Amino acid sequence: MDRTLVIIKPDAVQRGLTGRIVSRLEDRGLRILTLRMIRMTQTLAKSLYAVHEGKGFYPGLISYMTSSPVVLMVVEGRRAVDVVRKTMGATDPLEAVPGSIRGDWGLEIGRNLIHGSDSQESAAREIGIFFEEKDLLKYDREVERWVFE
Ligand code: IDP
Ligand code: MG
Repeated sequence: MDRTLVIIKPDAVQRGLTGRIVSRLEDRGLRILTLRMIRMTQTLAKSLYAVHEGKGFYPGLISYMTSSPVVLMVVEGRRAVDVVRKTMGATDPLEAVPGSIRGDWGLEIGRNLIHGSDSQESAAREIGIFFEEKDLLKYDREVERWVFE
């Protein structure tokens, strides 16, 4: 089972989409290991997006991510990184397929509603920015034998 970090971004929280986004991830069969609402600090946002430092959109991205509360989730499942990325849709909502989160609710790349780690290595690093291992709850769900063969 893989883990990945999901962030419901400020625009999605402000627009009242939190519950529907959580539902889509649950519907997909992913197991929520933790879920928490925070106001992201500059330090946290800069650490999350360190790879984008120096790019033209970086200052706007940091101010967007720190502008209003976000919801952090760690989810687990088989190929969770890819499952979440597909459920999110492409980075630019205009390119995201209808049925994906960004494809249904987004119109602009700078307001694209949700973050998901892009690899298992990124997931491990990003989860570590916000959580300790003890924050990630271990439990069984009977339904999983009906989701995974
Ligand atoms: P991702 O979120 O799909 O992994 P990345 O390329 O890692 O996409 O970019 C991180 C975030 O930076 C995007 O989700 C988006 O919020 C923002 N971003 C990326 N490219 C642009 C851009 O060209 N203009 C404005 N914001 C951008
Ligand atoms: Mg990314």
